[in-house]
Amino acid sequence: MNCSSSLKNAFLSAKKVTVLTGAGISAESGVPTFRGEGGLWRNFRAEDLATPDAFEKDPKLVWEWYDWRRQVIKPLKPNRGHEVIARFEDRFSDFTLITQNIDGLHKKAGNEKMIELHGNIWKVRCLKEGKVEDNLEAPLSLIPPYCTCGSLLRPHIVWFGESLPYDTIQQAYRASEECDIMIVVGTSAVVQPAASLPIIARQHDAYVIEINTEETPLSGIANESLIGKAGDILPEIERLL
Ligand code: BJW
Repeated sequence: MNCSSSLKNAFLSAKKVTVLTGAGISAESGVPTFRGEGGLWRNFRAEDLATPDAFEKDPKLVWEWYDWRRQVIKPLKPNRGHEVIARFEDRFSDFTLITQNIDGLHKKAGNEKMIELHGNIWKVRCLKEGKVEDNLEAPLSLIPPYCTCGSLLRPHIVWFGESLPYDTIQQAYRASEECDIMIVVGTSAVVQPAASLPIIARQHDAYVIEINTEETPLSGIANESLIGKAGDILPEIERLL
């Protein structure tokens, strides 16, 4: 990777750093991405599995898919990219991690604070009470699972057509507006509102660095678009600091 002198200078003067991650950061750990070769949406229809209508129609089918994904993710470990981002939390006094990922690998890597835009696959929500609880059981002993109140539980995940929780998206907007540097890692940058965050950062004069194995709609907007694997490029950036 050829790091430009502007990238080095941006880090030298940066006070607030925000990182936005997508499925690509976890790809090297073995978590399937959504789009592109081998992506989940190549083999499964989002409309059948990741919408409130799909859940209403067939909660068992939706839970079977999530149970399978929980079993895939459970043994996986954070990779070098996650580890660098975890060290950034200590390195920068004003650091925010925004992730679209639901796999929990940033937490496993050591990040303590993060904005999980699309929820977390290890949490369940009671349909009746709205109560959110951790649930690490994989495979699940009962599909679909039920709350102690007798109501159905759903994955605590934001599906297509659902709004992101107000506080969550507001925090993400603020971290995008206020940062000096935004590093955008492993996202196809097509799902809203997450895809608008780097644009907001640019509009507020942040230095936006994209890391991806291929070009995305963000590549022409970012100050630097670094093509390669997150697990290779993030350690190189860390070495510069
Ligand atoms: C690597 C790598 C390596 C690989 N290193 N890189 C306008 C028009 C039409 C629809 C909409 C619209 N505006 C909003 C919408 C609706 C919709 C939307 O954005 N749709 C678009 C697809 C068009 N948005 C919503 O519904 C959101 N809610 C909302 O907007 O509410 C208000 C509203 C509703 C309806 C209409 C209008 C407004 C909610 C979005 C929830 C997204 N949920 C999902 C699924 C969760 C289920 C689950 O996981 O079980 O979240 S979708 C899926 O995509 C998942 C991801 O978080 C999200 C983003 O994907 P991501 O992370 O970018 O992954 P990939 O696979 O796409 O990309 C991976 C990238 O990594 C690639 O670029 C690779 O090259 C790269 N890579 N290896 C570096 N080693």
